[in-house]
Amino acid sequence: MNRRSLSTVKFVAVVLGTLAACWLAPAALAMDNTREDVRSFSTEMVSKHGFDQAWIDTMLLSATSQPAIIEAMSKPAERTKPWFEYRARFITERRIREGVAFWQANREPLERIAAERGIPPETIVGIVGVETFYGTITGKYRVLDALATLAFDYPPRAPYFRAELEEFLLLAREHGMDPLVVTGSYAGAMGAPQFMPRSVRAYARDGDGNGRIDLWTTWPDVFASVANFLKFHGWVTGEPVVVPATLFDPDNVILDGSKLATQETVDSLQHKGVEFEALLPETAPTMFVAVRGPLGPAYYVGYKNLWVITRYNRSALYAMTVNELAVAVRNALAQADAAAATTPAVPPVVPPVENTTPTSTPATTTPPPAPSPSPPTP
Ligand SMILES: [Ca+2]
Repeated sequence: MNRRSLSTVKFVAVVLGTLAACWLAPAALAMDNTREDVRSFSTEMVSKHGFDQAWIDTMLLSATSQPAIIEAMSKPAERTKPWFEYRARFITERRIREGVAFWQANREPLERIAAERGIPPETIVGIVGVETFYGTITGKYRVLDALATLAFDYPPRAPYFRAELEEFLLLAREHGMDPLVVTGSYAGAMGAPQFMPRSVRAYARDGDGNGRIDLWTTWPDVFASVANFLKFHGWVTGEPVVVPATLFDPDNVILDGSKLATQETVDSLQHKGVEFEALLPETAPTMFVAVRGPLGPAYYVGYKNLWVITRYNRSALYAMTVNELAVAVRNALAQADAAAATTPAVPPVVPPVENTTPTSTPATTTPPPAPSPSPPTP
């Protein structure tokens, strides 16, 4: 076969291969970088940040636009499910039990870092428990695909995700990461704490002092980053998060229970007929929350710290679930600690005198606390 016919065969094979791939997986389409919006993004990355044009173009051409990502983005559980159904997904015996095991396995760095930054350790555990089941489910999408899909093919949030794509490319350059291999959620959130690229650059911290930030497998880095995020957004050390409430006149609800803002105070809510345990002074800021329980509406009063958790994910349901899991894990751990304290210690087995030669059994290697489906941040 001459060279020309060989290349024709290759061409036909590539075309057929591409057609087959399209037939089998119609969901993913290579990003078209002749599009005006894609080209304008690429040009801006070069002029604004000095990226190499060819490198940026290669990255964008490697990105695939995936309808599954848009579909997932269009119906997140915290926006479409009522409170009682959303909550039930996360507040389970298994998630509480594994939260206790996770806390016990990481007790020293968790409690030390939490204390240093004035954040309750249980709130950090609650966040990684809800976000990724303590680092075990960190997302299977390529972050590049997620962000490019949402930046260019999801108009409702395009400006936000375009900015996140920009942050992701900067993050990759700063940390020597390959943007083609980093994986995360359908929204491009990464690692055990599911930080968006902008949050990684702004709030992630090196918790173990090795000079690098790894949000996938280095728990001290994850704890320091989550604590830093909450601290930056105004967490008030020692203050409560949320309390249940009832209405003096349930047939006359005059408050908007869907706003994520501490626009009320303890005093103003009490004057509007909301009955709850006032754990802070009259002037303390509060947020009235109305949600759908299994038997009808349910009401809560959030303090400043509930609002701070909504900065992590803009949903009162999310923040209340994080807090409920946090409290449940803390209480279960306290029970486990109490049980351990009252259990008599097993007396050590004294080996016979003639058998004092050390055994050759190697020390057990503790497996890392969380398997990483994604490469660690270098
Ligand atoms: Ca580190």
